[in-house]
Amino acid sequence: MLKVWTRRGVIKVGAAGVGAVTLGVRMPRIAGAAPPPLEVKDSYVIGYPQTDENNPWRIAQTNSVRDEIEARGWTVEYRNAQESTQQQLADVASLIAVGVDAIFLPPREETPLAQAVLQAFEAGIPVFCLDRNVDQSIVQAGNQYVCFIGSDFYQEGARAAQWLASTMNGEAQIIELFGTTGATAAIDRNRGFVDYLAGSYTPDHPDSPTAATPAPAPADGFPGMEIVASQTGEFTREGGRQVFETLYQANPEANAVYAHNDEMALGAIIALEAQGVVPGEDVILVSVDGSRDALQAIIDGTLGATVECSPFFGPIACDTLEAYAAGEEIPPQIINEDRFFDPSNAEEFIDEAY
Ligand code: GYE
Repeated sequence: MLKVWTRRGVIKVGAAGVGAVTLGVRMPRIAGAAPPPLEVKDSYVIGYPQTDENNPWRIAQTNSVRDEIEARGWTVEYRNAQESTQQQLADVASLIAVGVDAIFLPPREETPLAQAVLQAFEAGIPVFCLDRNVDQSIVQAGNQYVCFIGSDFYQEGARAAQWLASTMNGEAQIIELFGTTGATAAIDRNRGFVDYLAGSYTPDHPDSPTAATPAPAPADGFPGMEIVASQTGEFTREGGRQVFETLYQANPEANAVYAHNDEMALGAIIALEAQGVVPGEDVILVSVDGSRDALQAIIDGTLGATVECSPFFGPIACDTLEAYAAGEEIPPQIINEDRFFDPSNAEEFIDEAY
């Protein structure tokens, strides 16, 4: 039985359930390694070392996790690394020292934080990776930590590429605003997008846990869709604005933007408007997340579309922890089911956005 978060709440689906799969193939198991056990208790102390609080997605995630923990009468040991990987490493170390029962970890960067997972493993504290993952060549879900819970970033990139290729009729000069360097969300959003345009995205691609949509691109891809510049805007609005301004100056022929999150797309929209260029007409933008401001921008016509990436992790994280304590088998990857927002449905969903 897999547990899958959907917008309808927590549901249980079998192996054929939409939006969730168990991956045995890409998760080699080290003989004998198993995540530390967790006792069944009435109340747990959960370590929650957050990456930052600088965008609506993060704040929505923090609120969802904190509210759910508190609603169950458990305790949260919260830390805010303020966009510093070093600080997040120190925060995990301090949670280990405090002796929390378990850690809900959104790893800022996948390789450095794999070491933190290893330290928690050695200290006997089970870790659940939320929203981003850690480097699987160092630690593996189901071995040193319990599982990854989050979205299929590779598929998100492919869905953004599909929308853009079809909206631009296969011809575009694209500026890509990258997320945080070294973050799973940025690495796979780039790969899914690039692979889709190159024609190498397939529904059974090994980088994608689900790959149910979109349909494969034509075999030769979209040769007219060219990424002319790509740089990190650190997943922030101001970062996106500044980086876009520089890249657009150097590439004035650009007529499309792929931003790894909504905040950076909104930053690019500010930069375009400041130059008298009309976003949504002269330059077409697509991004990922589905925040309230992004849906408003779709309604206003400045943002073209956004691939949903749900930040509401509280219920699924706490349910998975309880299932783990009760001895249930936990799949190494629990994948959120995400929607797609464009002018056809932004109005309908804006009231439930964050
Ligand atoms: O898209 C972004 C945030 O890791 C999925 O991080 C997350 C991403 C999300 O800063 O807005």
